[in-house]
Amino acid sequence: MKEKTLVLIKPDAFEKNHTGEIIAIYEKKGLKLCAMKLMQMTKRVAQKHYAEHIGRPYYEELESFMTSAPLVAMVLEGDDAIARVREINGKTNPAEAAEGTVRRLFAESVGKNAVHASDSPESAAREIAIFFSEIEIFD
Ligand code: IDP
Repeated sequence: MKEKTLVLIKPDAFEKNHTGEIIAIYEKKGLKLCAMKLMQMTKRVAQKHYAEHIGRPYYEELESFMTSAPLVAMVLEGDDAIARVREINGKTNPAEAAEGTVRRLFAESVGKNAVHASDSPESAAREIAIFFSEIEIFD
């Protein structure tokens, strides 16, 4: 089934010039870019995007990292895109991420872990709507 998922290339990976390499990984796996922008998260957007994490011990660190510098937001489309992109990205903690995954290749820590991807159809729909308007998404 064709799905859309929200992917963020987080400030750590963007600053280290890994954007092109990461996008190439997705494209080579057959995922299609259907929206993309360079932007900096405000605290408000971070609180909306990571609403379920507010109050957790790492939240302040997460918000300050995600708002610290520009990031690349994109929507990727493909068969089973939500699960596939999460598999391509690897586990949250890069030390546990499988060989060849984006996080194993580019993440520096559990917090600064290079990429975000939606984890369910509900979160994909919710997150895409935070970052993109209808006219910015191409089928
Ligand atoms: P995910 O990004 O792999 O879906 P989540 O558990 O949903 O992982 O956590 C969201 C983000 O919060 C992570 O990608 C990471 O940047 C940050 N995070 C999660 N747990 C920790 C932690 O223990 N310390 C610091 N940051 C964390």
